[in-house]
Amino acid sequence: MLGKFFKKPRNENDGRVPPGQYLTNGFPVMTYGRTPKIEREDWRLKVHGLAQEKEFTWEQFMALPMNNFTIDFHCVTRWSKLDVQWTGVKVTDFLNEIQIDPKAQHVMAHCYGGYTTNIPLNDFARPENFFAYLQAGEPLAQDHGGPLRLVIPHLYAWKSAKWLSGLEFLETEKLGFWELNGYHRRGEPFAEERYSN
Ligand SMILES: Nc1nc2c(c(=O)[nH]1)N[C@H]1C(S)=C(S)[C@@H](COP(=O)(O)O)O[C@H]1N2
Ligand SMILES: [Mo]
Repeated sequence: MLGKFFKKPRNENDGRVPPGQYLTNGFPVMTYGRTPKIEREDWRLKVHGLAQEKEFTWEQFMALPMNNFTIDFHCVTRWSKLDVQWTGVKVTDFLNEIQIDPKAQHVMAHCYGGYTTNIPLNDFARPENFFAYLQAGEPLAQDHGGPLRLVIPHLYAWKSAKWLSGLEFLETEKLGFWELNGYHRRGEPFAEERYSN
């Protein structure tokens, strides 16, 4: 009976905000270093490492199946933004276009400007992950990673590589930029995998 009256008020965001995060309505820009400027006609995405080498031009990439996505985005500096809308290509659809060596177990995302971030292949090859070129229906702003970025909704946003330029497949894990500088190798927000031990 008491429980009925003293229940914590239900809120539509219950269960969506990871521990230690607060909500923002804005869309902060989080970039280490300078912001690269890449024209679509100069842009390339290279697949290398333990995969058959392949390079995609903008035109080739845009010919892949497109989908809309609405996801929650969690930065390790403690802001979360719910229901961010994007358009782009599912990672699982992209993986159908390339040949990965069965020994590959990790992915390193490479970016124009030199940023890198590592992702276990199991976390990368999920149906909810995507490459975004539109945000809320508009071409992805340069600050937010245009022309194309990766989005990995179930990991902290530092894994969502902006200005994506390459995907390197690896057998053993290598660490990316923030992972070498103290961030967790995986970075799952609900487990608060913020820092490496
Ligand atoms: N290339 C590149 N990608 C990056 C970063 C960066 O500095 N360089 N910052 C990461 C971090 S820490 C976050 S929180 C998100 C922020 O994306 P936003 O600037 O679109 O909000 O991008 C991630 N991807
Ligand atoms: Mo971040």
